[in-house]
Amino acid sequence: MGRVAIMIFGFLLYLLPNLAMAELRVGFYNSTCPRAEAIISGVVQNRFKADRSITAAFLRMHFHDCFVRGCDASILIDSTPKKQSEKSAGPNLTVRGFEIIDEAKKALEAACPSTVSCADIITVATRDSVSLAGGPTYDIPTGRRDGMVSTPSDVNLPGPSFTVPQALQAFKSKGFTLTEMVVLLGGHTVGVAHCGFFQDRLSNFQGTRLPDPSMDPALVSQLNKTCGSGTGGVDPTAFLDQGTSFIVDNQFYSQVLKKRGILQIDQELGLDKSSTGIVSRLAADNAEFQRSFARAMVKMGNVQVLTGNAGEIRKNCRVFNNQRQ
Ligand code: HEM
Ligand SMILES: *[C@@H]1O[C@H](CO)[C@@H](O)[C@H](O)[C@H]1NC(C)=O
Ligand SMILES: *[C@@H]1O[C@H](CO)[C@@H](O)[C@H](O)[C@H]1NC(C)=O
Ligand SMILES: CC(=O)N[C@H]1CO[C@H](CO)[C@@H](O)[C@@H]1O
Repeated sequence: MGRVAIMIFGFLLYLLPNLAMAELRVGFYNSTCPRAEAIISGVVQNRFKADRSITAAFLRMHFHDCFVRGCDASILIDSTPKKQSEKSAGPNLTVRGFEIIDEAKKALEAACPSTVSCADIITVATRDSVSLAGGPTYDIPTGRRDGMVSTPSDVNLPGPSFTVPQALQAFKSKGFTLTEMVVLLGGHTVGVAHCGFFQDRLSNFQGTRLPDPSMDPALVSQLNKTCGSGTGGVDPTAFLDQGTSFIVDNQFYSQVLKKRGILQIDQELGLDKSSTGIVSRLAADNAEFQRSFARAMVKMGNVQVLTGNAGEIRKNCRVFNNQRQ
């Protein structure tokens, strides 16, 4: 090697650790806040004991966070009288679990002030809640930083009546394959949907004055009853997975094969010729679903993250550090 080559090589070696510092890593807080993940896990475990539905809350929060400006906790910012945040955008509507993030943040600020990002709290809490609900247990890289922007007009999420190609466009733009999208929609193995998101399928599907022919008629009449029961402006809900509604497993796909998907997009996964084979494969093999779901969740947690010196570490997850209220 010539002297110049050696110098260039040396310079690259010198750069390497600095570049690597801007990456997410498993155990990012090992030295700066060794108990960070244990503190989050403790809060999540306590809450889960009282309310198993928090798994669904976190899965949806994490998805909405990562698909709008990347996983940067922009979804946690409260609107103020002067400035609206993502929370005031339509699809936010029913995202929940914010107070659990607050509880974890408070404990983390007491243990290691200004060290653990709100974006990492969402990610780790989601990972822990998935495992508590019977899903996979996996390592998740950390080191995300919190974003400085949260705007309703950035919220451009796929809708419940999307076709598979339409949804795929949204997922492709974030770097996901069709298979990964089908696996991630397996998140609908837990949680609920409000009738307003699927009522069109029950009586006047696409202007036909008939229910959606791709829904099991027994489910149509059951949901019709559920949804007719709303009073005083309350929109009732139905479980997205009519089989094992609180367990993270592949039952969601079996339900889809039985024409018992709740959202149109869920049922479309079973109908579209591009995705039906993937649905069948996942329905037949829970171990494969668990492995693929863990991998896809890690990947979702990497979407457009801020690292290194970008963004900030919020002290209060609902407020930018520099925001005067
Ligand atoms: C094409 C993509 C997607 C669409 C159109 C979609 C749409 C929806 C809709 C309309 C609801 C009902 C909300 C409500 O009534 O409160 C919902 C709930 C939910 N979604 Fe998705 N979703 C998508 C992808 C995902 C992904 C990727 C995940 C996570 C990996 C996810 C996790 C959840 C969970 C867990 C719930 C239940 C929330 C609760 O019980 O509070 N969704 N989704
Ligand atoms: C943190 O510790 C864990 C467990 O010892 C290890 O697997 C991981 O690589 C460590 N991460 C960093 C960034 O030091
Ligand atoms: C749905 O419920 C309404 C009453 O709330 C009833 O008139 C209608 O026939 C039901 N439709 C189906 C498809 O079950
Ligand atoms: C949690 C939260 O802030 N939800 C808001 C979602 O958006 C609607 C309006 O579109 C607000 O009314 C909710 O308060």
